Amino acid sequence: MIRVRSVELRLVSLPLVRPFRTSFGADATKEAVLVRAETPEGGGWGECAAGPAPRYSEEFNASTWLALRDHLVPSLLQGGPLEPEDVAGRLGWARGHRMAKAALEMAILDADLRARGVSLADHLGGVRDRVPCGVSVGIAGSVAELVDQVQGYLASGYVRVKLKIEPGFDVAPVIEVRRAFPDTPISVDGNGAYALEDGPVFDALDEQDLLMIEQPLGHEDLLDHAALQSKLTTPICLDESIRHAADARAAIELGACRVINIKAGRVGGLLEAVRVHDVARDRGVPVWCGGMLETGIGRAANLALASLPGFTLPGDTSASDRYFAEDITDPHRLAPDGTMAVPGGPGIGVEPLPDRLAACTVEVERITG
Ligand code: NPQ
Ligand code: MG
Repeated sequence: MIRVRSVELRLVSLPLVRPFRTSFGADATKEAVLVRAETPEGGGWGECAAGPAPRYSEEFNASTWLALRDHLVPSLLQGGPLEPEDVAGRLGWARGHRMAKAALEMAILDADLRARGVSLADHLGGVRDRVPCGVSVGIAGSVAELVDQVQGYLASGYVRVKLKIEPGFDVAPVIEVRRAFPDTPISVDGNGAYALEDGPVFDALDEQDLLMIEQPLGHEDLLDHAALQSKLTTPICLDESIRHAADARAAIELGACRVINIKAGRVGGLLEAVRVHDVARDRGVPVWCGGMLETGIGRAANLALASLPGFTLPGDTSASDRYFAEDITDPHRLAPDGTMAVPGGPGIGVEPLPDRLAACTVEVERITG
């Protein structure tokens, strides 16, 4: 049993090595809320997946801060001792706010596993100590620039590239990257920027031997994804549309996707992420671990999740240096064979470096109930 005595919220800001552009905007810095849970046996770290604005999902840093400070943390502090497996249930009275809940659950899991000397990967059911890694490539200023960036990532060892696309930057860049790298596993991610009426775009993409087309249509439309999937040879992968294991079940049964991107933050926590994995695995649907430009803290948890047996496709579990000149933990590094180590130490297996943490911190608030 864990007694959470206090929780510290911390907003951090890290410059990105290059701006990251998707169909919903460009970011030059990564801003995230970190959660530190204190217990009599020691503490644990969590990282929230939200960004500064509600573009990828409804949540944003300021909303997660308020949800945690005024509702989620107080209800845990007042509820008495608990197991990490109870966190989601204890917070179930609060609707939504899955990224905020996931960050708090991660911190409590980390505290508990550290105290017990168990790694997160072992606790979740991981089966490998290294995972093959892909990289997500933002929308570039030109096709030549994109091909150049892809070339660089492939030279570092990444085994799959995902190209961010949007209307006006899709078929032509994909054809050029495919021409330049005929044997590379390539996927694309529309982040919901397309509609069923964009049939010609999908027909053209369908001829480029892509691993998958991620979240082409609006996040609220499973039926349109099913209609599109029935017309395509390329598997559709859902990201934003999958908020929990029940969504995964519905999407698979409707034929809305043949692959699922799992992000613990998006589905309300690492333990729900395992349930999404289980739903997909039971139905023969491959999954992979998505990314939200996490610092070394969230990146460690992603690597643990990606070590589960159903994660049969390379994830967006890129190395620290894909995003940051300096991470807040020791950097997660890509080996030349395109794999990264799953942290093996207790809990998430990494800790922020005090100097780096101090340098990146924008704001701190402690909640003691
Ligand atoms: C995706 N991520 O799979 C996301 C979405 C995303 C690695 O492609 C700042 C912080 C900007 C997180 C833009 C990747 C972001 C972000 C896009 C996440 O859809
Ligand atoms: Mg995506």
